[in-house]
Amino acid sequence: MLYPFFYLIFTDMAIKEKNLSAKTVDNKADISSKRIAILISEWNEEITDSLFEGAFNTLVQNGIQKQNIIKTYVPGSFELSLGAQKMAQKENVDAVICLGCVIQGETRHFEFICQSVAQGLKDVALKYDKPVIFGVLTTDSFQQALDRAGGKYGNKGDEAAITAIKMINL
Ligand code: DLZ
Repeated sequence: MLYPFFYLIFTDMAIKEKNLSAKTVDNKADISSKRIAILISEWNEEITDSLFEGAFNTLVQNGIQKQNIIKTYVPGSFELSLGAQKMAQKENVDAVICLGCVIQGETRHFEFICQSVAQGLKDVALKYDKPVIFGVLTTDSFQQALDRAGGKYGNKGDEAAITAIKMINL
């Protein structure tokens, strides 16, 4: 059957076209005084540390001061929601970037974590009226995660940073 074959090709193309890595923000509002918290999940830290590196460098390249980036670890992606809440409620934090990597295993743990984090981060963003960025990779394999953490599909940490700046400027 050809359907799955074409689906994979077009999905791949869509991912490449949507890759915001290495892009800068067009709207050059002064964001030098903005403070951004970055939360990093310790699970799959080889991946999440690369996501952090991408996010950090992209923020700095786009005008955020290094000393205005607050780096904090949480144990796993499930803990990103509470971590984001603690950061978002601080008056001097303008956006929270949440970085994690959940890899599909043999049990349904994956679904519960992914759904919980997506809902949790959305709830925090709306409650505190601040950008809370979902920089969580949800992949079938470690290789797929590597491909998106500085590999052939760029670095989703870069995208998370660009998204945070765009939302601050909104
Ligand atoms: C338990 C667990 C599992 C199985 N897999 C992942 C994962 O792939 N990525 C991730 O970020 N965290 C995982 N965790 C840990 C949970 O996020 C959480 O830290 C624990 O369930 C404790 O609340």
